[in-house]
Amino acid sequence: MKTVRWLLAILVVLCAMLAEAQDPKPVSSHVVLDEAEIHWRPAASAALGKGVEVAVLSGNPGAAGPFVMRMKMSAGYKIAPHWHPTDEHITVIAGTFSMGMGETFDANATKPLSAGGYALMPAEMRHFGWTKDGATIQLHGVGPFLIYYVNPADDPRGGKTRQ
Ligand SMILES: [Cu+2]
Repeated sequence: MKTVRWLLAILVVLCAMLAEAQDPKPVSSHVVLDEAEIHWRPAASAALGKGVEVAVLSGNPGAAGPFVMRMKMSAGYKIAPHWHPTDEHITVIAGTFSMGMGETFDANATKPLSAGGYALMPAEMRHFGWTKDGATIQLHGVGPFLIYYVNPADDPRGGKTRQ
């Protein structure tokens, strides 16, 4: 009986080790950023089109795992109907960003979100947005963060469907 218990104990430890090896915990590094320290750059991918700067605050939107990034859009910036394979969380940091749902862009069907406003676009939900006077939004979710345009002609990457 004692031997069985020992064997069971060893089995439990081995299973735990195996689970750990297969599912390594993501390693995060700490981030403490004041607004002035945020490093803005033109979007690395053409997926977002012109008139937008991005800053990655934590994680890597292009890789698996959680990320936080910001988008600074100039006045008149518009993003055509699109969707993501993952949930997209949007928090407005500055200005007003107007969002709408569906496959056809319609500025009149958008809801303006001012600083402090928030939206969750569930995976695969078709949505679009624009800003009249410019806005900064924060996006967070679990990468890889991919953008698919409803109409390939709207894709600033020239019809490719992946970022
Ligand atoms: Cu989106």
